[in-house]
Amino acid sequence: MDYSEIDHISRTCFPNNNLKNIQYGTAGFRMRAELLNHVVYRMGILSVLRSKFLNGAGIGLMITASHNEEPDNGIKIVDPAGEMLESDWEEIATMLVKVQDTELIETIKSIIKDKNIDENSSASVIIGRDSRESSLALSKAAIKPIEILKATVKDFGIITTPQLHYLVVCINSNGVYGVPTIDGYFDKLSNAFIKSQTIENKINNKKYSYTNQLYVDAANGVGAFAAKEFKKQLNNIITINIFNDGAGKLNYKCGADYVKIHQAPPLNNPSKLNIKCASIDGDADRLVYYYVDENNKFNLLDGDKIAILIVSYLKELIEASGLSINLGLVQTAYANGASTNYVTEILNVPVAFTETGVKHLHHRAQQFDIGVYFEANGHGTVIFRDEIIKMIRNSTLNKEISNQQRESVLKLSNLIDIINQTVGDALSDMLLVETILYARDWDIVMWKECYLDFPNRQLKVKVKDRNIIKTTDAERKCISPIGLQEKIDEIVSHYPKGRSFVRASGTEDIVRVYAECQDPMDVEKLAAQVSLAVYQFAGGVGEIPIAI
Ligand code: NG1
Ligand code: ZN
Repeated sequence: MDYSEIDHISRTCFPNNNLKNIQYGTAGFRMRAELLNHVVYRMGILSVLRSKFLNGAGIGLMITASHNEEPDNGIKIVDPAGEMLESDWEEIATMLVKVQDTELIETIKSIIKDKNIDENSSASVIIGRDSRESSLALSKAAIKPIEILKATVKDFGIITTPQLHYLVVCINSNGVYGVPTIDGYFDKLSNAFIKSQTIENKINNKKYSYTNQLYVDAANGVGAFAAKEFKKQLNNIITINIFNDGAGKLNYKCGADYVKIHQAPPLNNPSKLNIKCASIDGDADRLVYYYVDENNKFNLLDGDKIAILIVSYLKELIEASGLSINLGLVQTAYANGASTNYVTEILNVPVAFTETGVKHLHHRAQQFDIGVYFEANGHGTVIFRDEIIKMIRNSTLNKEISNQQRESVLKLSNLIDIINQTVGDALSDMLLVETILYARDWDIVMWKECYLDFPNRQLKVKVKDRNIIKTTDAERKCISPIGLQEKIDEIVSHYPKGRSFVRASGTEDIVRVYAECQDPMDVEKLAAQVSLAVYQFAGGVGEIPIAI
């Protein structure tokens, strides 16, 4: 491997800027774009090492800062099966971006030695970037060392994060998962969606009715490109009206994160009442739905509502198919308590909890035959075990089963193709939601009324060092600083159906506070009291607390 060139370019073009507290977090590295040059250069190197470590398997690199504001950017590594980078390599990533320029080559050599990497193995990296102005230069900086190290680079340019995950999986499965091109991605999802219109028998429930009109807030991000392509391909079936389509400022008062946190419509929202709207985030891996009703009230259908719609439909199909399939849902502590109650008590489907971050949810979901996982913020998907996919596909050919069973397995089989199993994908999830609403002939109000969310609120608290906050029990209990959990318990005990927890963010230098309770009038107070406790126990700085 040509270390002298790597060293020379590192020192002359991408010197370490010695950032304190830099860490490979929930979504890789994320910060102001101008600080990222040496980080992306070194991640280019690391992706080659990771690929060689895995005998030449394709590794993904995505340049994006998702829902963050335009001046930010970020980079994350995607493992060959489309999963997030393995945890012990996250530590290596942090170490590699921290070492001094003079130690870079020695560090690379020690990683090779420690991990027993065959330097002569081939290596391949698949790279994509979002639509930020800074993304092109950063992707070039990441590609530079990959070329010096003579690894193969497949640069797909401006794509959504889930498209990158799809491409990584397709390339590593030699096309078994799908055709490894962007056209292949659109064709796979669009064809399955078109097919769903013929195999789902829309039931007329007389009271509500499905409408194929959908307004999509694309956060002025890369998702706008993808949404426009689906609009073109699916024009005869669904009318997708895109706004915040790239002309405005990225993620500015729009997008899934804004809508979820502020519980308010985005900028440029159509003024019509009771119409079905969806918001995706800046890199199109999160989706929420919403509508404004006749009383001008904003109604949010977030990741929990999407998960419940999917779980209930899958359960119905599995039961009708007669197949023995174990279905489960994975949530985090941010899931609204009412959604968890609905799934466990009404649907009788097991719910597992993990820490925040899709890699945790994804791994837990793999333990079910069919695992649905969603973060409340709208990031999630469904994963099917390979044997279960085979079983479903085989059943569609089985002549012995009843018509009702065949219908259900055909539907299940087609749903598998609509879903981007490799990671949460806002547009694939949107097609899935539309398929289910169509099959049930539901409008958005009917969906919303499945269960009523408990009023909830999220706040951010700035503290000296957020790492003082340590949690256990899927982040639902705080074990450090001492006394904080007892204080939270005491505060919560005054609120009927109250629940609150705190954790350090993995993507921002703050502590997040979540609160929910029965009475909407109380929830702000509960969140503020817990925030104050965090401020007092964990060394708060600045104003107390910051409402977001
Ligand atoms: P942090 O900042 O660690 O809370 C946020 C989201 C995660 C995940 C990551 C990556 C919340 C509460 N947290 O993480 O779910 O999406 O960003 O984008 O929404
Ligand atoms: Zn995102």
